Amino acid sequence: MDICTVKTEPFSDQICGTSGLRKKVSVFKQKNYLENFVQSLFNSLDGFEGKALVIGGDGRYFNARAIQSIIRIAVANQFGRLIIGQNGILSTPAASHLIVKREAFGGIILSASHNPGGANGDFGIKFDTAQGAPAPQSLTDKISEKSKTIDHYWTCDMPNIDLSVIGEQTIGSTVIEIVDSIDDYAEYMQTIFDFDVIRGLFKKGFKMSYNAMNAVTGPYAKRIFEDLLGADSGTVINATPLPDFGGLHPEPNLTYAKTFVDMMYQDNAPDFGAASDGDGDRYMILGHRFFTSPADSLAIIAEYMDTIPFYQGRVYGVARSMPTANAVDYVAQAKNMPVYATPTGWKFFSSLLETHKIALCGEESFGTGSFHLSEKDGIWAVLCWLYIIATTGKSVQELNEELWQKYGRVYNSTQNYEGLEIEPTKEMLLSLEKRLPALVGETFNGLTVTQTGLFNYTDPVTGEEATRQGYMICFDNARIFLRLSGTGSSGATLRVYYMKRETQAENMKQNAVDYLQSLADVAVEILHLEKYTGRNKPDVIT
Ligand code: VG1
Ligand code: CO
Repeated sequence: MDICTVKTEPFSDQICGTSGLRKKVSVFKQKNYLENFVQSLFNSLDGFEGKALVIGGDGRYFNARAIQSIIRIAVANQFGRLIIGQNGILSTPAASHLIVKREAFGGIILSASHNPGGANGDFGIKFDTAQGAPAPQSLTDKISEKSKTIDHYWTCDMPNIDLSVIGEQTIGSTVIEIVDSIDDYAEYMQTIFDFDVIRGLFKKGFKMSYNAMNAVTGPYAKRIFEDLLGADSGTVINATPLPDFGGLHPEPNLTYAKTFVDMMYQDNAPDFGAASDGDGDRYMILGHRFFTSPADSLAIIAEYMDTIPFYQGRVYGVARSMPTANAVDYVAQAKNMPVYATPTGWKFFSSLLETHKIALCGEESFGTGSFHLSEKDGIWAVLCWLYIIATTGKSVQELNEELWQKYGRVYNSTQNYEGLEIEPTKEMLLSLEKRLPALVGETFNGLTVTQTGLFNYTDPVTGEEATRQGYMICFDNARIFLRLSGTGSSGATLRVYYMKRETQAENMKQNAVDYLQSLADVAVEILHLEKYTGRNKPDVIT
């Protein structure tokens, strides 16, 4: 096995977004594109020689090929051990867990998460630290910096590794170990939840449908829900990870999982429905004819978390991303727990989780997690729900309605405008920024603006600052929050987040989008949205 130095030219666009580097497959397929990024990553890290690196991905198109390239570069860069999920498969939470369990230096996860896959879809790469946590901003900035001047990378001359065979082999001074993708994660879940309790629920005839969206969670969900918990065989649908996700858009929400949601509204639907995204860190919870908003799911888990023995006495506090509706704040207040509001992106929760300032955190984009690992975790969240249902005997709808009655209902919705032209969209937000102070006191649709501002954040643990994380327009009991997506691979996506609190019981059972329509009209008016973007309707409502 010879190590070779390959001369290369830098690419100017290797800039990480909310969650790693995401681009079209065609971009990643350019000669040296992936290799440049991986070497730039290694050039940004110190002291990994001889240490272990976890590698896996969501099985999307280009996953297997990328892994072979990464193996060669990692061997040439002198990692001591590569721990790779069988067939290149690891969900984001499973990779995070494996990094910590095996005391690895870190891990590379190949995924563009909820973005479509296939030859014409997206690909992505992200790095997790030794804590199994998403690379902090300081590291991703460094990688991008290095990528701008890179002129060579190291690789080696070796045959492809057969990723289907579990076992070890040594190449040069590196051990390459292929591991079962599911075992460690499934075992870990059994230390968090009492599986007998959940098994009892299924024994009583409780019916569930879990839509893995032809993405990474299929094999995990089959093992955990069907094999270990005794749910009916066939509970997990779209259970085989496919390179193009079978043409599905693996983002569990009301738009991209509409057929599944519709199924849950039929007469003969199961009691419980759940779905996950491309890399298994997001989830959606449905009851029979009932959708749980991610912000309410976070609040309900917070309400019951201390009934899960693993968490008893350890529910230190909670956090949500700023765009996430604040239902959980009311639970935290009642339980006398601190609550933090962070910028969008899981990396901002890491310091709070590691220092036990919080036990639980979540985002409106269908991600929730706890200190059990440092990524969001879809299957874990579903297990929380199953445990709560098993121990309270309440349905999904009852748990939601009980939350609203106790704390008021915080109606919320995220509306996305996708594929916008970048320049006019930026201009629109700049114009809004200039007008923000003058908006205070103005009334739109009967709603008076009470406060406006740019969201800037200082990490309470590290002191790191993240500025310009979104625009806030607040009203009495209502809020509009706006920001641009940082995970897309083309054009601009504007995300507009709405929330409005309702405390009158008789008004709590409305459709969220209808209830928030007047607020949405205000946003369109304040932004002059049509003038800048030519749009007056969002593409995706969640
Ligand atoms: C989106 C979500 C954000 C999430 C991020 C990564 O980011 O809004 O909440 O953390 O995706 O999730 P953005 O910048 O597009 O709004 V995942 O499941 O794609 O790793
Ligand atoms: Co994801």
